[in-house]
Amino acid sequence: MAHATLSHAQYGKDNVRVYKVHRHPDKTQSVTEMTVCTMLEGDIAASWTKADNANIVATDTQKQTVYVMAKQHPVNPPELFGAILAQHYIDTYDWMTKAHVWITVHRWTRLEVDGKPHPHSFLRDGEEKRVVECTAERGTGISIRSGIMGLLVLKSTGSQFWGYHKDEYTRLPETRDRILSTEVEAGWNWRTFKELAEVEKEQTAFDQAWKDARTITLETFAKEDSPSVQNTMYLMSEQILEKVPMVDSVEYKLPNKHYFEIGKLGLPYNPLLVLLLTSSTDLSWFKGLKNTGEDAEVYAPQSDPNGLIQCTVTRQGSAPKL
Ligand code: AZA
Repeated sequence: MAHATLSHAQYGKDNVRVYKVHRHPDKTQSVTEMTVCTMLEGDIAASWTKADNANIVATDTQKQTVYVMAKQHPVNPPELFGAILAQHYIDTYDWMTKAHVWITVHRWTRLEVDGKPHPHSFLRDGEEKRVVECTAERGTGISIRSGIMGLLVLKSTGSQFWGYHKDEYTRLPETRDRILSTEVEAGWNWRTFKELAEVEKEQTAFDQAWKDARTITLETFAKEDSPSVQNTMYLMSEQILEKVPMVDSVEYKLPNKHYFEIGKLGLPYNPLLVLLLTSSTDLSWFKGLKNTGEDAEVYAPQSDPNGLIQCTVTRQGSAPKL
């Protein structure tokens, strides 16, 4: 038998779906739906190496705890609920050193009926998610990362890409006017909270930061005549750091979802491509229709491949996260 060491282990329950209703005194109701993942770390190696489960808090127990905590505590803002849950696990099980809680919040936006907000009906207006990751670590405190995922945006002009390195492999033409579309994944890392009481004290900051980050993302995307995805995401990150003093770093991950005007690509001659071009957006084959350059109106959205641009922007003076 080879010498082996268990170098890392964690376990928990994933995809715990929870819905909570809040009934207000004025008879209106609010709802929250989320998917939770919990993971524990600590003195648990014996389960892997010696088949000894004595220190294993069953994943079912972790799941039941999610429901009980959701009943006994507010589930909003999700950062607070995640911190309550993570702290609960390390307070309750003294051999656990770290508890991770990931929360994905699904959209239920209040319906407008007859021009008024409806008291108890909601709409799933898009697949955008608000996400939170909380880790409670014994002796260190609570670290929180908040974010947005799946926010799909497109602008039909106001985006350029030129001045990039060119060599024998380059075929992409420069452009001063292109379509830009991406599915935003953004995250912001809060400075470490010493204890749960501190998270509770600062709880109004979480919703405000989410609103600010979302507005900054959407408005910068719309307003800037973007020279590149790289520059646009950097401008977004800078503004979030400026707006939210308790955030130490901001991350963006943006796919560049291409919309091709095939006539512009300068594809090499290839008989197969001739076939492809007859089904492309170069429509000259049909009675000389013009659909390239200034005349381009019909484009081919590409599923893949896509560019993928990422960055982390850290507040000066705070340690970069490793
Ligand atoms: N950044 C962009 O914004 N667009 C691109 C890139 C890039 O790095 N590469 N091709 N197109």
